[in-house]
Parts: sequence; structure tokens; C-alpha cells
Amino acid sequence: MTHASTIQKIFKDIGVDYRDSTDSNALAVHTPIDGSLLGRVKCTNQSEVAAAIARAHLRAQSWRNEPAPRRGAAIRAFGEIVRQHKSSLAQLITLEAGKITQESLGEVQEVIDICEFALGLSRQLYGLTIASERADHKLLETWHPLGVVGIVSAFNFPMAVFAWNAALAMVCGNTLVWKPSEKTPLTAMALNGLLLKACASEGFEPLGMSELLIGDREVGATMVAHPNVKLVSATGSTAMGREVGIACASHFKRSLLELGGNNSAIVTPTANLDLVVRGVVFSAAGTAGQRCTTLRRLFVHRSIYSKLVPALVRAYAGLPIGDPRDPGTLVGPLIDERSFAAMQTALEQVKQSGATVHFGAREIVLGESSFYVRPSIVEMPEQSGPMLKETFAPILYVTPYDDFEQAIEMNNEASHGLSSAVFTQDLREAEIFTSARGSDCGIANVNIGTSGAEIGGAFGGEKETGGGRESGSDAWKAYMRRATNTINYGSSLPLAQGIKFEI
Ligand code: UN1
Repeated sequence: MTHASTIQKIFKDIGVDYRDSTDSNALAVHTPIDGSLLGRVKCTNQSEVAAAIARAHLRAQSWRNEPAPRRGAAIRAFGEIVRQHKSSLAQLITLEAGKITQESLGEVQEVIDICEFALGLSRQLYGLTIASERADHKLLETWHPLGVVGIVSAFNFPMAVFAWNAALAMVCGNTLVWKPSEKTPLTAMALNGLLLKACASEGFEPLGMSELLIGDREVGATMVAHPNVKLVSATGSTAMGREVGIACASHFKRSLLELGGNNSAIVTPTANLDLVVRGVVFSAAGTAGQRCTTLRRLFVHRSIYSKLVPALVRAYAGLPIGDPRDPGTLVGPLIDERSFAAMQTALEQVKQSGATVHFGAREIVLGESSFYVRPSIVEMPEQSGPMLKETFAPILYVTPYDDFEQAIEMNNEASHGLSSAVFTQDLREAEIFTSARGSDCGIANVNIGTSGAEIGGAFGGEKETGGGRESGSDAWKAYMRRATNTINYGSSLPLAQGIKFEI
């Protein structure tokens, strides 16, 4: 069975229409597993983008009037339908993004989890009642939908990141337009198709609820500039986020940016080294180093450096690399040749600077075109050069440190601020790391790696990571506008600040 026929079968199994496009401008989608063709997807042209936004805008006018728990029912149905098709959806992610099956299943689980969270949230969209300084007055905060929320998602989490945004945005009363990565349009078509089916199953008109825009950055740029798109939630590179952020600012539009990360972990002398090895390998080599939360810099106390680094090198030497569909594989392919080239360039650069480079070469080639590498460990005597740049590939830079405060400084030296971790059994170190003078990242963990966050917490980071927060906690507030209401239930009109204005 070819990959392309597996794709046809997956769509048939989940009950979403899909036919290869015969359009001359169709996007050819190839699998990173062996480079073969998965399908051809029609791109959305400019007038179709405008029509899609218009449908979403129109649908938002009535969706906002549905009681939030009713909106939650649509998201509950979405979560249920995704659960029902969990393995087919995971198979699709593996084919299109090259993730190993375990991680693809984890990603689908993340979709299910956020739907459950959003269902609960649909009964908890509450504001404050605030004491008024005036007699017979009260202050309220009420929260209202924004309208159309635009979502830009990346190839590496082709389902979960959309779902974080979609589930929250929809229970908050918004409708969606979604521009997925050009590398993963099939996953997007499948998931969006299921979302619309779920809406219909609860008796909601699906048209305009979530419109898919397939295409390149121009499609994204039109969406970002459109006055009826009230919030743009974008996940991807810092370069993309900078463009989106500036465009949104120039239209006084909200943006929620979840961009790159140059995440680090500190391993202190008291750390449990078995746990460190497992945590580091999952965070640094898992997903072939292609998570925004991937561990890229490791600061190891000099006293344990010569014990830990060889243990990591041994673990890396034994990593099973290959077809992500094989249950034994832990490291699948890089997404494409560009990503491979960026990795090789970074490794060349550090080699020239005299660093010790373990692994990083191409390991196998499956089919006509595929990029499987053995994840690399690079020993750097101090933090410098490419180490301060995010290369979206499995390179782990390891640097010794002497003083804990110095290690925190190195953690904070990166221009990104997404995720960070400390491995320690020393309570003081753990507390300092998570305190105001500790890690400056949006995520600061103790005794676990930098990746693999649960949906219950707010997800996102500082500095060049963009500052946005998605997923759990009170991230829902980004998808609503806040109104402050002052209610006078008396029969006189006292003015605030004691102002007298008698007529
Ligand atoms: C991303 O790589 O864009 O914490 C998101 C994690 C996942 C999400 C990563 N839950 O690694």
C-alpha cells in the first residue's frame, strides 16, 4: 500500500472528504519518511480567503449568542470524535510530519485533553465584581467574544497547537480561520473536518465555524491584515512572529505569539543522574529536536561533567533511528532538507571553533529523499556562537559551569525565553531557579525536561518567544475582550473622585 493510498484510507475511516486536487497550483505534500507523495491539496486563493473570512465573520454573529456551555457541547463532541479516531489521526501525523507513533498519539491526546479543559471552562468564564467608591454602585467585569480568531500553526505540532487555540476560542464564542503549515495541510484538513462534523452533530451550523486557508505566507498576510480577524494566534519561527506582530500592531489588532525557544537545563551536583539522562534525552533528541520546547543547551556542574556527558553520549549512540512507524524507533526524520542543511551548517561552524562534536551525521536514507540524523551532542567550553541561536534540529550543546548563579545567567542569556529546567535535589537551588531572580522563561521546571508540558498550565514564553500564553490556566482571557461595567442602582448621580458638577 502506498503512503498516498494510506492517506485516502485514513480520510475514509474518519469520514472526512478528501480528494487529490487536480489544480495546477495544488500543493504537493511529501512525507518526510521517504519523500514520496502523500497528496495534492488545493491552495486558497485571495478571493477565497476573503470569502472564508466573511463566512467566519457572519457565523461569529450568531455563535456569540449561544450560551457558553452550549458552545462547550460542540467542543465536547469534537474531543469525543477525535478520541474515537485517535490512532488514524496519529498515523496521519506520523506520515505527514514524521513523528514517531508514540509522540503522534501523545499529540492527539493533547487535542482530547484541551477539549475536556475547554468544556469545563465553558462553565467558568467568569469576571469580577469590584467594590465601587460610590454609594449604590457596583463595578463588574464582563467578558465577550472577539469575533474571528486567526490561527497560524507550525508543522511540528500540526494538531495540538490548533486545538489549544480552537477549543478555547470557540467556547469563548469566537469562530476561526486557520492557516496551517504548508508542510502539514492534510492533518489540518482531517482535524478541521472532524471539528465541523462535531459542530453539526450538536445541531450547530458548521459553515463559517472554522475555515481552513491553505497556502503560503501571502495567505497568512491577508488573514493578518483583514479587519474582521480580531486576534491572530501564531506559532512558528521568530522571524514569522516578528512580521505577524508588527502587522497586527499596525492594525491595532491583538496577537498571541508562540515562537521559538533556545531552551536550557542546569544539572547541579546533587541531581539524580539517571533521571537527568532520561529527561535530557527525551527533551533534546525526542521529536528529532523539532519542538519549540526542545532542550538545546545543557549546563552541567563541573564536578559531575565527566560522569554525565559520557553517559549522555552512550545513550545517544544507542538511540534507534528510523521509520517513525516502527514501534522501536525513538528518532524519526527531520522535516526536510532545509532543516538538515541548517543543522549541518551549525555543526560545521562549531567544529571550526574547536568544539567537540559527537554524532550529527546522516544516519540512513529511506526512499528517494529523507533526512534521518543521529542527534548531536556538542561540548562547548563556554556559551558562545551558534549556541545562542535556535537551530530547529537535534543539537544539544553542553557547557560546564562552576557557580549556580552563573548557570542561571547563561540560561537567561538567550534571546528566547520559552522553557527551562533545573535538575537538583537541593531545595534552595530549585526555589532560586523558579524565583524572580531565577529563570526568565515562561516555563521553569524542576527535575523534568524542558519539553512535554501538560495542557493545564499556561504555555508560552518571554522575549523573542513572543510573550503569548495559550492552553491552560487563564489563557482563555486572550480570546475575549473585557468590559468594565459601572452600575448605578441608586437615584442620584455621584461622580467618581468626588467631582462636583451641578447643573
Ligand atoms: C511546540 O513545539 O510548538 O510542551 C509545542 C511540549 C508540547 C507542546 C510543544 N506540549 O513540548
